[in-house]
Amino acid sequence: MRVGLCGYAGSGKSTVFAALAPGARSDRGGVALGNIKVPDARVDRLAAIFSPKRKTYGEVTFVDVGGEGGRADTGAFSAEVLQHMRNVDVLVHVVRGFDNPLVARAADPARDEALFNDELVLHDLQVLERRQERLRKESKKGPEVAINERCVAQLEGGQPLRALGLSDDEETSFVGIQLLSIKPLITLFSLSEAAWADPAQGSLRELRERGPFALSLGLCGAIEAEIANLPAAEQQEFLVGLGLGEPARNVFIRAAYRLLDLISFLTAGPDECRAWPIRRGTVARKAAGKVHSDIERGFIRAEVYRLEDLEQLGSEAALKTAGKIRLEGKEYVIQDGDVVNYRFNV
Ligand SMILES: Nc1nc2c(ncn2[C@@H]2O[C@H](COP(=O)(O)OP(=O)(O)OP(=O)(O)O)[C@@H](O)[C@H]2O)c(=O)[nH]1
Ligand SMILES: [Mg+2]
Repeated sequence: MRVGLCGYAGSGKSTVFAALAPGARSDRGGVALGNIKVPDARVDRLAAIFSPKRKTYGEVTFVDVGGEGGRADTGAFSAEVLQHMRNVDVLVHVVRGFDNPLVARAADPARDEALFNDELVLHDLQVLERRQERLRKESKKGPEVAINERCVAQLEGGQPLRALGLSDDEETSFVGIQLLSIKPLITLFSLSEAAWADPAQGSLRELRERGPFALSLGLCGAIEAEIANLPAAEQQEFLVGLGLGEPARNVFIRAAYRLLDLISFLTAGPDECRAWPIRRGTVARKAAGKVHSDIERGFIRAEVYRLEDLEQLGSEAALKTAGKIRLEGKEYVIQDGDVVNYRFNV
């Protein structure tokens, strides 16, 4: 999963990036990329039984899309920044909630949220109006024309496409078309130390639903970045001292998973115990393709069991004897936490 941190100049993107992806590197394009492991106790629990050579967690890549082109005064992102935004699965709008001496205008989260929304909407409107024109010239009829029209109407009303809640089928008519306001959005209020500590600002901090495929939450980037870059042993102490249960990174990852409706299935063996993130509702055969395309092609069946049963009985052999391993076909809908052994033939 690629998560793009975007927002206007000096809004705190790079600080939040340092908090979410400590020790990250920059790629050749000058964009900072940071991969982090998604903490998953189930992988550790499997590893306690299999003692595998390696443990592999889900991974999230954070992209700091940069801000040189994003100016709160004109509200126009550069073409380069927009391109980076098109290449992510989730947009995070980092909204400045602190006064930055380098930015002339005072912090105004509502203003920046509205500007950001308008910019995405305008971008998509231009794309879809051009498409509408082309469809008309080609005298195309059918669902893609109707969906395009519906989306244009939504955008003309100033509303983002994500709020339309298009079905997967409807969205496939946009394959290859790069839209921005359709992407899931997390609005991240980057608060000053004082605002963050102020109980009256509590509603900004907590995780809130903001309509379909949209959430908001608040954190103090400066504090979180400091915590994230402490040695692990000291982090805990620091968190407790601040009355925080866990780093904002964990809250943030859960929010992103929820927004994308991601769950994980697990694979386990002496070589590797691993979590595989998939969309909820994915069937066994399609999920197999995550592991390897050969397994999807040559799918025979999925042998599925629950981690709790394994922990109770101690081994896969014991599970088998007890009849706790289910044989599932290609249409089986994978459940969160299923441990899966694929049988396949190529
Ligand atoms: N008080 C306070 N200052 C912050 C916080 N986060 C960032 N800053 C300061 O705000 C300034 C800009 O922060 P950055 O993280 O560089 O912002 P940015 O969005 O990456 O900036 P550009 O990439 O230039 O657009 C820096 O001087 C930070 O130290 C915060 O949580 N509290
Ligand atoms: Mg920056």
